[in-house]
Amino acid sequence: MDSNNNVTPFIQSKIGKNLHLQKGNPIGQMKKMIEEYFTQNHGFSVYDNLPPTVTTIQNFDDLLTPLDHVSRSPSDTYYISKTHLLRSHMTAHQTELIRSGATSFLMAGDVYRRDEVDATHYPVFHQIDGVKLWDSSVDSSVIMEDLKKSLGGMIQTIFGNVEMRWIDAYFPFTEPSLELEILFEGRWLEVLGCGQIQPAILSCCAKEGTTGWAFGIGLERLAMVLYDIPDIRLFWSDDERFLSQFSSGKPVKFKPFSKYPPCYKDITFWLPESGFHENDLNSIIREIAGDLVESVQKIDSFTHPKSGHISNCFRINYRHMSRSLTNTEVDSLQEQVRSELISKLGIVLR
Ligand code: FA5
Ligand code: MG
Repeated sequence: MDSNNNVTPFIQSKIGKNLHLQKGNPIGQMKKMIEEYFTQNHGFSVYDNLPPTVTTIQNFDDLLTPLDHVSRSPSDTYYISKTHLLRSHMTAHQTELIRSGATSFLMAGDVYRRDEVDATHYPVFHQIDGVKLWDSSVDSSVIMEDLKKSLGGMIQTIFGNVEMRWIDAYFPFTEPSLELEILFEGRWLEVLGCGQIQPAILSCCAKEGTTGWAFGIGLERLAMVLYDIPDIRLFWSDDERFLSQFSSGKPVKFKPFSKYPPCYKDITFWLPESGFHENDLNSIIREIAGDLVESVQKIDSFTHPKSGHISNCFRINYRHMSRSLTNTEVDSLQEQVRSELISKLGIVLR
């Protein structure tokens, strides 16, 4: 196997599932609603079958991502080889589609990221990106207004009245850039990023005198808000108690089935001198526990006053979605986690 390959079996098993193409899955329904809004009102075309393996050129270089940007690092991205990776965003297909002549289009698909472990983050999720090209004589403020109006209109069409706010943001590929947040369960949840496409991107793939806007939406995040789904792992469930609730295709509110008791275990250790990245710890735990891990949270960090060594404490919360976990099961998971963190990351337990 290529030494740059950091795609784990758990991740590999998700490739080709294409939740965005499944009618009975809320991700498929979310995608369909967004698609309907943009195709019916705004004449967009749709690409929803683009293969998830792309090149570093597509995912990063073509989008002006600096060479030292953290998203390029193997701690954040799943590489297949030095030059090929599982796309970390749907924007990876933007330039090839513009080059092929598309001028207003959507791209929907599965994306892959090494990231936090909690109720709103999952290493595989789905995005729908949109692009609309304009004549570059049009003023930037007009383009940004149109972008906000289109996305705000989409949210209102699908959600009715929901509290939202625009935040200034940064992406290497847009300027200006914005993020949209929606109030969900009492806190602001980031659901999309967008902005005006950088001229240096368009000068390589579009005809002269072109500008445009682009956006990228997290489908899981929106579906969580629309259906009141409390945990991102549920989208992958084949539990009938989950899927049957969405079979009508209508935006129903999810009725939670009984939650089984959680069980947390703390692990405290000295960080290795060779360096330590939380996403490595997250992905080792994800690999061992699969969907039995609900969250991984750093709860303490401490630097030894004399040696300067750093100690971290992480709390791992285990919970099965459809039954109680036994103590023996949790102990055995935790034992595997401890031994793999030692052997793979070189941590020293305290
Ligand atoms: C992007 O991926 C940009 N490509 C979006 C974009 C496109 C900006 C075009 C400008 C122009 P970001 O990394 O913020 O941006 O992710 C976009 C959305 O994906 C987030 O707002 C969030 O809704 C969702 N998201 C990000 N990480 C996760 C995750 N681990 N699990 C679930 N959803 C996620
Ligand atoms: Mg973001």
